[in-house]
Amino acid sequence: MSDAVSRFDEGLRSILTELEGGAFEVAKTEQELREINARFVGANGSLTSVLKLMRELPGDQRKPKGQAANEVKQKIEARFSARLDALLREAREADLKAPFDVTLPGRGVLPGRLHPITRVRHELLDIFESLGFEVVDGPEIDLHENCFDRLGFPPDHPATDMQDTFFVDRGKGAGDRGTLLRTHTSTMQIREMSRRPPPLAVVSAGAVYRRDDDATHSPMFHQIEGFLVDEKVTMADLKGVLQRFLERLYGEAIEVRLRPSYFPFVEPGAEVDARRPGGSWMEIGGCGMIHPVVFEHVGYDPTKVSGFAFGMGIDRMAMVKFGVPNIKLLFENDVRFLGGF
Ligand code: FA5
Repeated sequence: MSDAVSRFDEGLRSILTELEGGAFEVAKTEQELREINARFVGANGSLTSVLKLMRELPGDQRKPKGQAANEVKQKIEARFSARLDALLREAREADLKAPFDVTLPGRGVLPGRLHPITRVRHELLDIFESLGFEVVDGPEIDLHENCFDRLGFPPDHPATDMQDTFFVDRGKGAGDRGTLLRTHTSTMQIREMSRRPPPLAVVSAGAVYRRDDDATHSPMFHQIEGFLVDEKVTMADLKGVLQRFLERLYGEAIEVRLRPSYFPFVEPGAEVDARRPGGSWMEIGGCGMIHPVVFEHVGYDPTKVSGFAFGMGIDRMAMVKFGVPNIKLLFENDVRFLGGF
């Protein structure tokens, strides 16, 4: 008999002896059981080394020896899974025998709820809907044109820096000025007015993005935009709508202030500030009468129509409403904070 054959036979025999001797049955845990299994069939296991001898066997021996090795392998698998079943059964029985207090209260599933921003956003849209505005939706990635150029921002004017922009692509110049994460919801003025003739009264809410970061500024935040175009619309209409809206949102006691300001797409323009009695002013948005140049860019006749527009920070309004000191708290998703609303 060749040396390889005898080493092969001897290897299988000693594995069988170990199996019969209860090699697997001594395992007390699943981990131990797996370690024992690896001693046979792991990369350096005894069966693995025997199988490596196959190459050295004389040709006519390979088939019968291969079969013998296979039978041993099946025995290993059978012993392994029998012991694994037994261990799992024992663990389960031990669990069931352990003291068990049927009077303990059950562990309830905590119901989810809407995020405070989502709630405020629904509330805002509801109020404007009740004031006769139509609700529309728009994309968060938009053309440079819709975000800046057609709103009257001159090309490369430093005003574009007011809203430090995240570009998706910079475009190829001239007609193609690229795409970006919209920096405000005023894109919706261009989109909606280009689509249909006046009169119209529209609101749209959603996420906007800027390179901004402090206690009252977040790089991703939310705005609501509203605009109304008709004949003979005045600043008094704008003020009336804003006042009515903010009273509905915060209750009669809220104080509203319009402060002259500059935005390229309105003239005159103003900031909207709000505060609770005794509190400090929080700038919640911008507003104004839609600039004639915007009307020209969307194909409206500025000598025939007039209109107002406003854009407000939803997160800031939520901060005032719920008394939240830092805007980051709204986006950390800490349930200890979110559960308080
Ligand atoms: C604008 O975005 C103009 N589009 C608003 C507008 C619309 C003016 C229509 C005139 C007519 P402004 O950059 O000021 O304006 O932003 C509006 C509001 O968004 C701010 O008043 C503030 O409440 C909120 N806001 C701005 N930046 C942030 C930020 N980084 N984090 C949270 N809220 C912000």
